Amino acid sequence: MSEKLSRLYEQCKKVSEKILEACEKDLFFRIISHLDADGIAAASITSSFLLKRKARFHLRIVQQLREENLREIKDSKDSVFIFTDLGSGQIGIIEKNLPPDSVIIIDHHPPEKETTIIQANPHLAGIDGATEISGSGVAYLIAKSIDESNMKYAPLAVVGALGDRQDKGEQHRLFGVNTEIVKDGINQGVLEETTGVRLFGRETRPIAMALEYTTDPFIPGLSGNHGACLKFLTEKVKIPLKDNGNWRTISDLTQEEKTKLVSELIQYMLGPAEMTPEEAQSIVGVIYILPKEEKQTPLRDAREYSALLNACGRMRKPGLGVAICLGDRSKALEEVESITSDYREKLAGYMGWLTKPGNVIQEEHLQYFHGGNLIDDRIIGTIASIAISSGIIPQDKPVFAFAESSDGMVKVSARATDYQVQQGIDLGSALRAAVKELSPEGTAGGHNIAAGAHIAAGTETKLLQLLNKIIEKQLSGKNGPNKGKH
Ligand SMILES: [Mn+2]
Repeated sequence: MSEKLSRLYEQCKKVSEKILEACEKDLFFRIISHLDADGIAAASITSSFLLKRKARFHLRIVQQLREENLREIKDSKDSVFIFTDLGSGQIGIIEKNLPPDSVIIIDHHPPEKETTIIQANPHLAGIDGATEISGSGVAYLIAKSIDESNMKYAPLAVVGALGDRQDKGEQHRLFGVNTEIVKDGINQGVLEETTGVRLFGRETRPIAMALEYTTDPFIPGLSGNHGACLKFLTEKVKIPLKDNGNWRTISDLTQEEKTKLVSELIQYMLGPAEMTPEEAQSIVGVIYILPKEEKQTPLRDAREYSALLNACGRMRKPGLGVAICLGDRSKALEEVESITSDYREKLAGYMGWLTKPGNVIQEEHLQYFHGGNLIDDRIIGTIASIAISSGIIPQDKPVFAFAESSDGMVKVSARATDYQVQQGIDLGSALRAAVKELSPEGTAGGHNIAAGAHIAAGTETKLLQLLNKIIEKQLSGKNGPNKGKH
Protein backbone atom coordinates (compact mmCIF):
# COMPACT_ATOMS: atom_id res chain seq x y z
CA MET A 1 0.00 0.00 0.00
CA SER A 2 1.34 3.45 -0.84
CA GLU A 3 2.26 5.83 1.94
CA LYS A 4 -0.45 8.28 0.83
CA LEU A 5 -3.12 5.62 0.96
CA SER A 6 -2.07 4.46 4.39
CA ARG A 7 -2.29 8.08 5.58
CA LEU A 8 -5.86 8.24 4.28
CA TYR A 9 -6.68 4.93 6.02
CA GLU A 10 -5.21 6.37 9.20
CA GLN A 11 -7.60 9.37 9.00
CA CYS A 12 -10.53 7.05 8.31
CA LYS A 13 -9.63 4.93 11.32
CA LYS A 14 -9.62 8.02 13.56
CA VAL A 15 -13.01 9.06 12.24
CA SER A 16 -14.46 5.60 12.76
CA GLU A 17 -13.12 5.51 16.33
CA LYS A 18 -14.78 8.82 17.01
CA ILE A 19 -18.08 7.57 15.58
CA LEU A 20 -17.94 4.35 17.61
CA GLU A 21 -17.18 6.34 20.76
CA ALA A 22 -20.22 8.54 20.11
CA CYS A 23 -22.33 5.41 19.54
CA GLU A 24 -21.16 4.09 22.93
CA LYS A 25 -22.29 7.31 24.59
CA ASP A 26 -25.60 7.08 22.72
CA LEU A 27 -25.13 10.55 21.22
CA PHE A 28 -27.50 11.79 18.52
CA PHE A 29 -26.01 12.03 15.03
CA ARG A 30 -26.86 14.81 12.61
CA ILE A 31 -25.67 13.99 9.10
CA ILE A 32 -25.60 16.76 6.55
CA SER A 33 -24.77 15.74 3.01
CA HIS A 34 -24.60 17.05 -0.52
CA LEU A 35 -27.52 16.86 -2.96
CA ASP A 36 -25.78 15.08 -5.85
CA ALA A 37 -25.38 11.34 -6.49
CA ASP A 38 -22.09 11.21 -4.58
CA GLY A 39 -23.58 13.07 -1.62
CA ILE A 40 -26.65 10.82 -1.52
CA ALA A 41 -24.46 7.69 -1.74
CA ALA A 42 -22.13 9.01 1.00
CA ALA A 43 -25.08 9.82 3.28
CA SER A 44 -26.57 6.38 2.62
CA ILE A 45 -23.36 4.50 3.45
CA THR A 46 -23.02 6.53 6.66
CA SER A 47 -26.69 6.03 7.56
CA SER A 48 -26.42 2.28 6.95
CA PHE A 49 -23.66 1.72 9.43
CA LEU A 50 -25.36 3.95 12.01
CA LEU A 51 -28.60 1.99 11.50
CA LYS A 52 -26.71 -1.23 12.02
CA ARG A 53 -25.33 0.14 15.32
CA LYS A 54 -28.88 1.18 16.24
CA ALA A 55 -27.68 4.76 16.63
CA ARG A 56 -30.18 7.60 16.57
CA PHE A 57 -29.66 10.00 13.71
CA HIS A 58 -31.18 12.62 11.46
CA LEU A 59 -30.18 13.14 7.85
CA ARG A 60 -30.39 16.35 5.91
CA ILE A 61 -29.43 16.76 2.25
CA VAL A 62 -28.53 20.26 1.06
CA GLN A 63 -27.55 21.76 -2.24
CA GLN A 64 -24.88 23.88 -0.63
CA LEU A 65 -23.88 24.19 3.02
CA ARG A 66 -24.87 27.65 4.21
CA GLU A 67 -24.54 29.34 7.56
CA GLU A 68 -28.31 29.21 8.13
CA ASN A 69 -28.20 25.37 7.96
CA LEU A 70 -25.71 25.47 10.83
CA ARG A 71 -27.57 28.09 12.86
CA GLU A 72 -30.65 25.86 12.79
CA ILE A 73 -28.81 22.99 14.45
CA LYS A 74 -26.25 24.74 16.64
CA ASP A 75 -28.31 24.31 19.81
CA SER A 76 -28.83 20.57 19.48
CA LYS A 77 -27.62 18.99 22.71
CA ASP A 78 -25.59 15.77 22.91
CA SER A 79 -25.13 15.69 19.17
CA VAL A 80 -22.39 14.74 16.79
CA PHE A 81 -22.43 16.52 13.44
CA ILE A 82 -21.24 14.51 10.46
CA PHE A 83 -20.72 16.30 7.16
CA THR A 84 -20.42 14.07 4.11
CA ASP A 85 -19.34 15.12 0.60
CA LEU A 86 -19.15 18.69 1.89
CA GLY A 87 -17.73 20.51 4.89
CA SER A 88 -14.02 20.75 4.07
CA GLY A 89 -14.69 23.79 1.93
CA GLN A 90 -16.84 25.39 4.64
CA ILE A 91 -14.61 24.93 7.70
CA GLY A 92 -14.86 28.63 8.56
CA ILE A 93 -18.63 28.72 9.01
CA ILE A 94 -18.66 25.32 10.70
CA GLU A 95 -16.12 26.40 13.31
CA LYS A 96 -18.06 29.60 13.86
CA ASN A 97 -21.37 27.84 14.57
CA LEU A 98 -20.62 24.39 16.02
CA PRO A 99 -18.30 23.09 18.75
CA PRO A 100 -15.34 21.78 16.67
CA ASP A 101 -14.88 18.68 18.83
CA SER A 102 -18.38 17.41 18.05
CA VAL A 103 -17.90 17.73 14.29
CA ILE A 104 -16.71 15.06 11.84
CA ILE A 105 -16.02 15.87 8.19
CA ILE A 106 -16.01 13.13 5.54
CA ASP A 107 -15.22 14.89 2.29
CA HIS A 108 -13.05 15.00 -0.83
CA HIS A 109 -13.19 18.72 -1.66
CA PRO A 110 -10.07 20.81 -1.02
CA PRO A 111 -9.98 21.95 2.63
CA GLU A 112 -10.58 25.67 3.00
CA LYS A 113 -8.08 26.08 5.85
CA GLU A 114 -6.41 24.29 8.74
CA THR A 115 -8.64 23.14 11.54
CA THR A 116 -8.80 21.04 14.69
CA ILE A 117 -11.98 19.41 13.38
CA ILE A 118 -11.48 15.71 12.71
CA GLN A 119 -11.56 15.11 8.97
CA ALA A 120 -11.18 12.27 6.52
CA ASN A 121 -10.13 13.94 3.30
CA PRO A 122 -7.82 12.59 0.56
CA HIS A 123 -6.26 16.02 0.01
CA LEU A 124 -4.82 15.87 3.54
CA ALA A 125 -3.07 12.63 2.55
CA GLY A 126 -1.71 14.07 -0.69
CA ILE A 127 -4.34 12.27 -2.82
CA ASP A 128 -6.33 14.13 -5.47
CA GLY A 129 -9.94 14.24 -4.31
CA ALA A 130 -11.19 15.50 -7.68
CA THR A 131 -10.22 12.31 -9.51
CA GLU A 132 -9.03 9.50 -7.24
CA ILE A 133 -11.78 9.11 -4.65
CA SER A 134 -15.23 10.60 -4.05
CA GLY A 135 -17.11 11.60 -0.91
CA SER A 136 -18.94 8.28 -0.89
CA GLY A 137 -15.56 6.57 -1.39
CA VAL A 138 -14.25 8.16 1.82
CA ALA A 139 -17.49 7.25 3.63
CA TYR A 140 -17.00 3.69 2.35
CA LEU A 141 -13.43 3.46 3.70
CA ILE A 142 -14.74 4.56 7.09
CA ALA A 143 -17.58 2.03 7.01
CA LYS A 144 -15.06 -0.66 6.06
CA SER A 145 -12.75 0.28 8.92
CA ILE A 146 -15.69 0.03 11.35
CA ASP A 147 -16.71 -3.41 10.14
CA GLU A 148 -15.45 -5.45 7.18
CA SER A 149 -18.99 -6.61 6.43
CA ASN A 150 -19.61 -3.05 5.25
CA MET A 151 -17.54 -3.88 2.17
CA LYS A 152 -20.87 -4.78 0.59
CA TYR A 153 -21.35 -1.02 0.12
CA ALA A 154 -18.44 -0.80 -2.36
CA PRO A 155 -20.86 -0.48 -5.32
CA LEU A 156 -22.42 2.63 -3.74
CA ALA A 157 -18.98 4.24 -3.58
CA VAL A 158 -18.50 3.37 -7.25
CA VAL A 159 -21.90 4.92 -8.04
CA GLY A 160 -20.81 8.08 -6.19
CA ALA A 161 -17.45 8.28 -7.95
CA LEU A 162 -19.14 7.91 -11.35
CA GLY A 163 -21.62 10.63 -10.36
CA ASP A 164 -18.66 12.92 -9.75
CA ARG A 165 -17.24 11.91 -13.15
CA GLN A 166 -14.10 10.35 -11.76
CA ASP A 167 -14.00 7.80 -14.60
CA LYS A 168 -11.18 9.70 -16.27
CA GLY A 169 -8.80 6.77 -16.58
CA GLU A 170 -8.16 4.90 -19.78
CA GLN A 171 -11.47 3.87 -21.43
CA HIS A 172 -13.47 5.70 -18.78
CA ARG A 173 -12.12 3.61 -15.97
CA LEU A 174 -11.99 4.69 -12.34
CA PHE A 175 -8.46 4.98 -10.98
CA GLY A 176 -6.47 5.92 -7.86
CA VAL A 177 -8.07 4.89 -4.56
CA ASN A 178 -11.26 4.12 -6.50
CA THR A 179 -9.43 1.08 -7.93
CA GLU A 180 -9.16 -0.35 -4.41
CA ILE A 181 -12.89 0.11 -3.89
CA VAL A 182 -13.68 -1.55 -7.22
CA LYS A 183 -11.46 -4.50 -6.19
CA ASP A 184 -13.30 -4.82 -2.88
CA GLY A 185 -16.62 -4.89 -4.71
CA ILE A 186 -15.44 -7.54 -7.17
CA ASN A 187 -14.01 -9.69 -4.35
CA GLN A 188 -17.31 -9.46 -2.51
CA GLY A 189 -19.21 -10.51 -5.63
CA VAL A 190 -21.25 -7.30 -5.61
CA LEU A 191 -19.55 -5.60 -8.54
CA GLU A 192 -18.39 -6.56 -12.04
CA GLU A 193 -16.21 -4.64 -14.46
CA THR A 194 -16.50 -5.19 -18.21
CA THR A 195 -15.87 -3.27 -21.43
CA GLY A 196 -18.75 -2.39 -23.72
CA VAL A 197 -20.89 0.21 -25.47
CA ARG A 198 -21.45 3.16 -23.16
CA LEU A 199 -25.04 3.98 -24.02
CA PHE A 200 -27.44 5.18 -21.37
CA GLY A 201 -29.85 2.53 -20.18
CA ARG A 202 -28.03 -0.45 -21.64
CA GLU A 203 -29.93 -2.81 -19.35
CA THR A 204 -33.32 -1.17 -19.43
CA ARG A 205 -34.11 0.87 -22.52
CA PRO A 206 -35.05 -0.08 -26.06
CA ILE A 207 -31.87 0.42 -28.12
CA ALA A 208 -33.16 3.52 -29.92
CA MET A 209 -34.06 5.10 -26.62
CA ALA A 210 -30.66 4.24 -25.10
CA LEU A 211 -29.04 6.00 -28.02
CA GLU A 212 -31.43 8.96 -27.80
CA TYR A 213 -30.80 9.37 -24.05
CA THR A 214 -27.01 9.25 -24.26
CA THR A 215 -25.51 12.67 -23.61
CA ASP A 216 -22.00 11.58 -22.60
CA PRO A 217 -20.75 11.74 -25.25
CA PHE A 218 -23.37 14.01 -26.80
CA ILE A 219 -23.88 12.87 -30.38
CA PRO A 220 -25.12 15.75 -32.53
CA GLY A 221 -28.07 14.64 -34.65
CA LEU A 222 -28.79 11.59 -32.47
CA SER A 223 -28.79 12.63 -28.79
CA GLY A 224 -32.30 13.74 -27.89
CA ASN A 225 -33.72 12.87 -31.33
CA HIS A 226 -35.75 9.66 -31.21
CA GLY A 227 -36.72 9.65 -34.90
CA ALA A 228 -33.12 10.05 -36.03
CA CYS A 229 -31.98 7.25 -33.71
CA LEU A 230 -34.61 4.84 -35.08
CA LYS A 231 -33.61 5.71 -38.63
CA PHE A 232 -29.91 5.27 -37.88
CA LEU A 233 -30.48 1.87 -36.26
CA THR A 234 -32.74 0.48 -38.98
CA GLU A 235 -30.97 1.92 -42.02
CA LYS A 236 -27.30 1.92 -40.99
CA VAL A 237 -26.82 -0.63 -38.22
CA LYS A 238 -29.60 -2.92 -39.49
CA ILE A 239 -30.17 -4.94 -36.35
CA PRO A 240 -33.60 -6.20 -35.24
CA LEU A 241 -34.88 -3.79 -32.61
CA LYS A 242 -37.56 -6.20 -31.37
CA ASP A 243 -37.58 -9.82 -30.35
CA ASN A 244 -40.99 -11.56 -30.26
CA GLY A 245 -42.64 -8.16 -30.12
CA ASN A 246 -40.51 -6.93 -27.20
CA TRP A 247 -38.02 -4.12 -27.53
CA ARG A 248 -34.44 -5.36 -27.17
CA THR A 249 -31.87 -3.60 -24.99
CA ILE A 250 -28.14 -3.16 -25.60
CA SER A 251 -27.47 -6.00 -23.16
CA ASP A 252 -29.66 -8.29 -25.32
CA LEU A 253 -27.46 -7.83 -28.41
CA THR A 254 -25.09 -10.55 -29.61
CA GLN A 255 -21.38 -9.77 -29.72
CA GLU A 256 -21.58 -9.44 -33.49
CA GLU A 257 -24.47 -6.97 -33.28
CA LYS A 258 -22.65 -4.93 -30.66
CA THR A 259 -19.58 -4.73 -32.88
CA LYS A 260 -21.72 -3.58 -35.82
CA LEU A 261 -23.41 -0.94 -33.66
CA VAL A 262 -20.09 0.40 -32.39
CA SER A 263 -18.47 0.57 -35.81
CA GLU A 264 -21.48 2.35 -37.38
CA LEU A 265 -21.65 4.74 -34.46
CA ILE A 266 -17.97 5.61 -34.68
CA GLN A 267 -18.26 6.16 -38.43
CA TYR A 268 -21.23 8.45 -37.87
CA MET A 269 -19.49 10.36 -35.09
CA LEU A 270 -16.34 10.94 -37.12
CA GLY A 271 -18.30 11.68 -40.30
CA PRO A 272 -21.60 13.61 -40.28
CA ALA A 273 -21.38 14.46 -36.56
CA GLU A 274 -17.86 15.93 -36.94
CA MET A 275 -16.67 14.69 -33.57
CA THR A 276 -13.01 14.15 -32.64
CA PRO A 277 -11.54 10.61 -32.74
CA GLU A 278 -11.20 10.84 -28.96
CA GLU A 279 -14.91 11.62 -28.50
CA ALA A 280 -15.87 8.89 -30.95
CA GLN A 281 -13.73 6.30 -29.15
CA SER A 282 -15.40 7.22 -25.88
CA ILE A 283 -18.55 5.38 -26.95
CA VAL A 284 -16.72 2.22 -25.86
CA GLY A 285 -15.43 1.91 -22.34
CA VAL A 286 -15.47 0.31 -18.94
CA ILE A 287 -18.88 -0.52 -17.53
CA TYR A 288 -19.54 -1.23 -13.88
CA ILE A 289 -22.32 -3.73 -13.17
CA LEU A 290 -24.10 -4.51 -9.91
CA PRO A 291 -24.80 -8.23 -10.42
CA LYS A 292 -27.00 -8.53 -7.31
CA GLU A 293 -29.53 -6.09 -8.73
CA GLU A 294 -32.41 -7.42 -10.82
CA LYS A 295 -31.86 -7.53 -14.56
CA GLN A 296 -33.59 -4.77 -16.52
CA THR A 297 -33.61 -2.34 -13.63
CA PRO A 298 -31.61 0.90 -13.78
CA LEU A 299 -29.66 -0.24 -10.71
CA ARG A 300 -27.68 -2.91 -12.62
CA ASP A 301 -25.49 -0.35 -14.37
CA ALA A 302 -23.59 1.86 -11.91
CA ARG A 303 -23.71 4.90 -14.24
CA GLU A 304 -27.46 4.61 -14.60
CA TYR A 305 -27.79 4.14 -10.83
CA SER A 306 -25.84 7.33 -10.34
CA ALA A 307 -27.97 9.24 -12.88
CA LEU A 308 -31.03 8.05 -10.99
CA LEU A 309 -29.71 9.32 -7.63
CA ASN A 310 -28.77 12.59 -9.25
CA ALA A 311 -32.29 12.97 -10.67
CA CYS A 312 -33.75 12.35 -7.20
CA GLY A 313 -31.64 15.15 -5.75
CA ARG A 314 -32.31 17.62 -8.53
CA MET A 315 -36.05 16.91 -8.51
CA ARG A 316 -36.17 17.62 -4.76
CA LYS A 317 -36.59 13.98 -3.75
CA PRO A 318 -33.21 13.15 -2.19
CA GLY A 319 -34.93 11.00 0.46
CA LEU A 320 -36.14 8.69 -2.28
CA GLY A 321 -32.54 8.29 -3.48
CA VAL A 322 -31.44 7.38 0.04
CA ALA A 323 -34.30 4.85 0.31
CA ILE A 324 -33.07 3.17 -2.89
CA CYS A 325 -29.47 3.06 -1.61
CA LEU A 326 -30.68 1.56 1.66
CA GLY A 327 -32.36 -1.24 -0.27
CA ASP A 328 -35.96 -0.14 -0.91
CA ARG A 329 -36.88 -1.85 -4.16
CA SER A 330 -40.66 -1.87 -4.45
CA LYS A 331 -42.66 1.34 -4.78
CA ALA A 332 -39.53 3.48 -4.47
CA LEU A 333 -38.09 2.06 -7.67
CA GLU A 334 -41.27 2.75 -9.62
CA GLU A 335 -41.45 6.29 -8.31
CA VAL A 336 -37.82 6.96 -9.08
CA GLU A 337 -38.20 5.85 -12.69
CA SER A 338 -40.94 8.36 -13.32
CA ILE A 339 -38.86 11.09 -11.66
CA THR A 340 -35.89 10.23 -13.87
CA SER A 341 -37.96 10.61 -17.01
CA ASP A 342 -39.43 13.94 -15.82
CA TYR A 343 -35.90 15.09 -15.16
CA ARG A 344 -34.73 14.11 -18.65
CA GLU A 345 -37.59 16.09 -20.17
CA LYS A 346 -36.66 19.11 -18.10
CA LEU A 347 -33.01 18.87 -19.20
CA ALA A 348 -33.98 18.57 -22.87
CA GLY A 349 -36.06 21.76 -22.53
CA TYR A 350 -33.13 23.66 -21.03
CA MET A 351 -30.78 22.41 -23.76
CA GLY A 352 -33.20 23.75 -26.35
CA TRP A 353 -33.10 27.13 -24.62
CA LEU A 354 -29.28 27.15 -24.70
CA THR A 355 -29.13 26.67 -28.45
CA LYS A 356 -31.27 29.78 -29.07
CA PRO A 357 -29.15 32.73 -30.24
CA GLY A 358 -28.29 35.34 -27.63
CA ASN A 359 -28.61 33.11 -24.59
CA VAL A 360 -24.91 32.26 -24.23
CA ILE A 361 -22.66 35.32 -24.08
CA GLN A 362 -18.97 35.26 -25.04
CA GLU A 363 -16.40 37.30 -23.14
CA GLU A 364 -12.65 37.36 -23.75
CA HIS A 365 -11.65 34.50 -21.44
CA LEU A 366 -14.99 33.03 -20.45
CA GLN A 367 -18.57 32.51 -21.57
CA TYR A 368 -21.73 32.64 -19.53
CA PHE A 369 -25.49 32.29 -19.51
CA HIS A 370 -28.09 33.46 -17.04
CA GLY A 371 -31.02 31.15 -16.44
CA GLY A 372 -32.81 33.74 -14.28
CA ASN A 373 -35.81 32.04 -12.73
CA LEU A 374 -36.32 29.88 -15.80
CA ILE A 375 -33.62 27.33 -14.93
CA ASP A 376 -33.86 25.59 -11.56
CA ASP A 377 -30.82 26.45 -9.42
CA ARG A 378 -30.49 22.77 -8.47
CA ILE A 379 -30.01 21.85 -12.11
CA ILE A 380 -27.91 24.74 -13.38
CA GLY A 381 -24.62 22.88 -12.72
CA THR A 382 -25.77 19.86 -14.70
CA ILE A 383 -26.81 22.10 -17.59
CA ALA A 384 -23.39 23.77 -17.57
CA SER A 385 -21.68 20.34 -17.55
CA ILE A 386 -23.69 18.92 -20.42
CA ALA A 387 -23.46 22.17 -22.40
CA ILE A 388 -19.67 22.29 -22.36
CA SER A 389 -18.93 18.57 -22.56
CA SER A 390 -21.33 18.09 -25.47
CA GLY A 391 -20.12 21.01 -27.50
CA ILE A 392 -23.60 22.62 -27.54
CA ILE A 393 -21.63 25.72 -26.54
CA PRO A 394 -18.02 26.49 -27.59
CA GLN A 395 -15.36 24.47 -25.74
CA ASP A 396 -12.53 26.99 -25.94
CA LYS A 397 -13.48 28.90 -22.76
CA PRO A 398 -14.87 27.89 -19.36
CA VAL A 399 -18.57 28.49 -18.83
CA PHE A 400 -20.26 30.26 -15.91
CA ALA A 401 -23.95 29.63 -15.47
CA PHE A 402 -26.29 31.65 -13.26
CA ALA A 403 -29.71 30.93 -11.81
CA GLU A 404 -31.85 32.67 -9.24
CA SER A 405 -31.95 30.86 -5.93
CA SER A 406 -35.03 30.57 -3.72
CA ASP A 407 -33.38 32.70 -1.01
CA GLY A 408 -32.99 35.75 -3.28
CA MET A 409 -29.32 35.04 -3.94
CA VAL A 410 -27.86 33.86 -7.23
CA LYS A 411 -26.32 30.41 -7.76
CA VAL A 412 -23.22 30.25 -9.96
CA SER A 413 -21.95 27.04 -11.56
CA ALA A 414 -18.65 26.98 -13.39
CA ARG A 415 -17.39 24.20 -15.67
CA ALA A 416 -14.21 23.74 -17.68
CA THR A 417 -12.85 21.01 -19.96
CA ASP A 418 -9.85 18.78 -19.18
CA TYR A 419 -7.90 20.67 -21.82
CA GLN A 420 -8.60 24.04 -20.17
CA VAL A 421 -7.44 22.67 -16.81
CA GLN A 422 -4.21 21.50 -18.47
CA GLN A 423 -3.83 25.08 -19.73
CA GLY A 424 -3.80 26.32 -16.15
CA ILE A 425 -7.45 27.09 -15.42
CA ASP A 426 -8.58 26.42 -11.84
CA LEU A 427 -12.24 27.37 -11.47
CA GLY A 428 -12.40 26.61 -7.74
CA SER A 429 -9.63 29.03 -6.88
CA ALA A 430 -10.88 31.60 -9.45
CA LEU A 431 -14.38 31.62 -7.96
CA ARG A 432 -13.11 31.73 -4.37
CA ALA A 433 -10.85 34.71 -5.16
CA ALA A 434 -13.51 36.56 -7.15
CA VAL A 435 -16.28 36.03 -4.58
CA LYS A 436 -13.99 37.08 -1.75
CA GLU A 437 -13.34 40.36 -3.51
CA LEU A 438 -17.00 40.76 -4.50
CA SER A 439 -18.93 40.65 -1.25
CA PRO A 440 -18.80 39.25 2.27
CA GLU A 441 -22.13 37.38 1.92
CA GLY A 442 -20.98 35.26 -0.99
CA THR A 443 -19.64 31.72 -0.72
CA ALA A 444 -17.64 29.68 -3.21
CA GLY A 445 -15.95 26.31 -3.49
CA GLY A 446 -15.11 23.40 -5.73
CA HIS A 447 -12.46 21.79 -7.89
CA ASN A 448 -10.35 23.04 -10.80
CA ILE A 449 -12.72 21.58 -13.40
CA ALA A 450 -16.05 22.27 -11.66
CA ALA A 451 -16.92 24.84 -9.03
CA GLY A 452 -19.87 26.72 -7.64
CA ALA A 453 -20.76 29.87 -5.75
CA HIS A 454 -23.60 31.72 -4.18
CA ILE A 455 -23.61 35.51 -4.64
CA ALA A 456 -25.87 38.49 -4.00
CA ALA A 457 -28.30 39.21 -6.85
CA GLY A 458 -27.14 42.07 -9.05
CA THR A 459 -23.43 41.38 -8.60
CA GLU A 460 -23.14 39.02 -11.59
CA THR A 461 -21.54 41.55 -13.97
CA LYS A 462 -18.95 42.56 -11.43
CA LEU A 463 -18.19 38.89 -10.71
CA LEU A 464 -17.70 38.16 -14.41
CA GLN A 465 -15.28 41.09 -14.76
CA LEU A 466 -13.23 39.79 -11.84
CA LEU A 467 -13.30 36.23 -13.18
CA ASN A 468 -12.25 37.34 -16.64
CA LYS A 469 -9.12 38.93 -15.16
CA ILE A 470 -8.31 36.02 -12.85
CA ILE A 471 -8.66 33.49 -15.66
CA GLU A 472 -6.47 35.60 -17.92
CA LYS A 473 -3.83 35.49 -15.19
CA GLN A 474 -4.21 31.74 -14.70
CA LEU A 475 -3.70 31.16 -18.41
CA SER A 476 -0.68 33.43 -18.67
CA GLY A 477 0.85 31.86 -15.55
CA LYS A 478 0.94 28.55 -17.34
CA ASN A 479 1.67 29.65 -20.89
CA GLY A 480 3.45 32.95 -20.43
CA PRO A 481 6.67 32.92 -18.42
CA ASN A 482 6.95 29.10 -18.37
CA LYS A 483 6.16 28.58 -21.99
CA GLY A 484 9.52 27.09 -22.96
CA LYS A 485 9.47 24.55 -20.16
CA HIS A 486 6.58 22.43 -21.37
MN1 LIG B 1 -18.59 14.51 -4.31
